[in-house]
Amino acid sequence: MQNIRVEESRIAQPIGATLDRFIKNNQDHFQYASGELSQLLRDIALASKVVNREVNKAGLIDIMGSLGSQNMAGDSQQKLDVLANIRFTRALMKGGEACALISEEAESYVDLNNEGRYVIAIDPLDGSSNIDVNVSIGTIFSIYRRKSPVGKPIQDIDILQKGSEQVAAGYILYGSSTMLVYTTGFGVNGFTYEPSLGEYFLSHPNMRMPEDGKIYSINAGLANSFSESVKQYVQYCKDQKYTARYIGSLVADFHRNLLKGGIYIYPATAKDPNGKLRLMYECNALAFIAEQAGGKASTGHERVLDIEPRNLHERVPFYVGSKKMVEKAEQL
Ligand code: AFP
Repeated sequence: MQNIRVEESRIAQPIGATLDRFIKNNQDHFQYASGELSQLLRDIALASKVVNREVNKAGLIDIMGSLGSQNMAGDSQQKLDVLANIRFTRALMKGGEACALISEEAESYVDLNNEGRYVIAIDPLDGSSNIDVNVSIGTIFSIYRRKSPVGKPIQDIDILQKGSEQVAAGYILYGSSTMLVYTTGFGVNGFTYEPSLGEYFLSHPNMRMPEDGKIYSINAGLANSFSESVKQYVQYCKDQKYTARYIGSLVADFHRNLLKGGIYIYPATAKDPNGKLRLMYECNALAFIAEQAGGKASTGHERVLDIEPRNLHERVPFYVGSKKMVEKAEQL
């Protein structure tokens, strides 16, 4: 009897549209040939399912730990970082819609298909120092239209585009459940992965970031090397009795603040005078999502999406989250 009730209540639960159906139903919003962008999003979703499977097996098979090498950003490369990079590169290569891929794991961009119309920037697995300790990690991606003619080799103008030129961006959070959150510039929607069905279902339609919040996320261990203004803002948060939460996985910290309201800050420090985070495959995507959800993203001085990138692996100080909190941090 008990079991029947549980089953009945499960059947009564409304489940959202699958990611595929949602993408299809919403593709008319998109001003360009929409089928191609839809295919790209599907390719990314498919690769994320493979990565999710691998992440979930970490600990059982030998894919945890460091490779003993460093990536372009100077971080130690984990086996799963490299594996995730291979999965996403392969999916985008096979899909055929992308002409180039910019990745945290590769020094230069990867040429994919001259016939492709899109450039992808990706951090295949962010927060990799958290892999070995079973803490949430993520994938971050940005999608741009190429500017040079299709069919010709790609050029710098295709690669070094401002964040405001993104046509879509998103992240996958491998956490207590796996979620894919993305925007094509018409709001932000979140999908939760149902592993037994192998599908993402719409679980968080039209996500909005609270205008104000009470959570601040910053690596307090670096406090001695913060500028006076950042120290003042942290002191302000303490005076307001805000809650400090810092996971050390940007996607996870961002996602929590998106749902609950809050600010994430990676400021300039003595060691990293431009901050630690990478403009092209970390900050731009989250800045686009934050703005689409009613939040804000800034370097402390300027809008992240307005920065002209000078190179693929450029770093910027990053303040992102609830609009009022970012504005207050900027004031100081
Ligand atoms: P890793 O991928 O090297 O773990 O870096 C993660 C990250 O880019 C971002 O996800 C974190 O928020 C931030 O760095 C943490 O950096 P600190 O350890 O310096 O606070």
